[in-house]
Amino acid sequence: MSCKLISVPFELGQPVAGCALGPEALKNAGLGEALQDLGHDVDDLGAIPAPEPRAVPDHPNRLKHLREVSAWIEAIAAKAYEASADGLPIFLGGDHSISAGSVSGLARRAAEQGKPFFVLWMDAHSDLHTLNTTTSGNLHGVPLAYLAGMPGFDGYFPPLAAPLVQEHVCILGLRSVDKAEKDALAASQFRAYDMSDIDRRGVAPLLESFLQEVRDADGLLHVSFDIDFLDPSLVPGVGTPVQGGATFREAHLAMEMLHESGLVTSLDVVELNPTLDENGRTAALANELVSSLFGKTITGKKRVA
Ligand code: B3U
Ligand code: MN
Ligand code: MN
Repeated sequence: MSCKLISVPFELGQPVAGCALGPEALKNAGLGEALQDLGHDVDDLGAIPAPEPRAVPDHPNRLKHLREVSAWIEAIAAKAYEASADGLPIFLGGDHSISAGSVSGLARRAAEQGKPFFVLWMDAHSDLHTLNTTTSGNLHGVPLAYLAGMPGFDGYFPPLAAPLVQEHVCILGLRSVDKAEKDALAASQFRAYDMSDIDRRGVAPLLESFLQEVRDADGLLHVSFDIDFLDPSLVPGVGTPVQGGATFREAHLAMEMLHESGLVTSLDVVELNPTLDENGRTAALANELVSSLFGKTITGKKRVA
C-alpha cells in the first residue's frame, strides 16, 4: 500500500486547546515507521497550511469559529480530492470537524470514478447536529450531518460535490447522542450501532455485515476513527471522553477485520489531544490500532476475510 500522511493541525471545532498537536504526536510516536515496518510505502505530505477564514454570513445560532471551520473544510477537501488520485490518504487530526473536509473530497473522487463510497464512523458521538440544532456551538459535532446533505449548511459550509448515501454509512460505538441527533438518527437510513449493540452482539458480526455490503457493492471504504470511540480509561488524551467505550480487544478486532477485508481506501485519525495525554499512551494506542488496520497481527500470521 502507498500511504500518504496528511497532517491537519486544526482544533477550533472543539473547545479544548491542544488537539492541533495531534498530527505531530502521532508521527513522533512512530506512525510512519510502523507503517513502513509493515511493508507499506509512506509519503509524508506534511501539514495543510492554515487557510484564511472564509467569508460567510453570521449565523443565527451561536457557532464557534464558523469562518475558520468552513475555510479548513474547503482546504482539506481540495487536498483529499488531490491526494486520492492514487495511494491511500491518512488524515491526522485535529478535531473531527476536519472529516467534513476529508470525506467530502474523497466522496467527490469516488463519484467521479463511478464507485460507491462507504464510511465507517467509529465514535462515541454521532456528530449529527446541524448548524441549527447544536447547542454547544462546537462544530466537531456536525460533520456527519453536513456530509449526508442534511439541511441548513448552505452558504455556511462549502457546497458538497457528492453527499453521502445514508445506507452507506455505519456509525459504531455510540454512547453520547443529543436529543436532536436522536431525532435525526431515527429519521435516517444510517446504520448506527451503539455500545449496547456491541455488548449484545459483538463487534465482529456488526462490522462484518457492513463490510459485506461494501464488498457486494464493489465500493470504496473510508474509516473515520475518532479516538474517543475507545473507553477513556485507555485514552486519556481526548477532549470529550465518554464512559463505557470500546475495549482494547474490541478496537483491535475491528481494525484487524478492516485490514483483512482489503476494502479500506482512506482513513482519518482524529481528536487526539496530546496535552491531555498521559505519557503518550493515547498516541501510542492510536498508532497500534492504525498498525492493526494496516496488517499487524499478534503472531505475524495472516488472516484473510
Ligand atoms: N454532541 C455534543 C458533544 C460532542 C462531543 N464531541 C462531539 N460532540 N463530537 C456536541 O457538542 O455537539
Ligand atoms: Mn467525532
Ligand atoms: Mn467523539
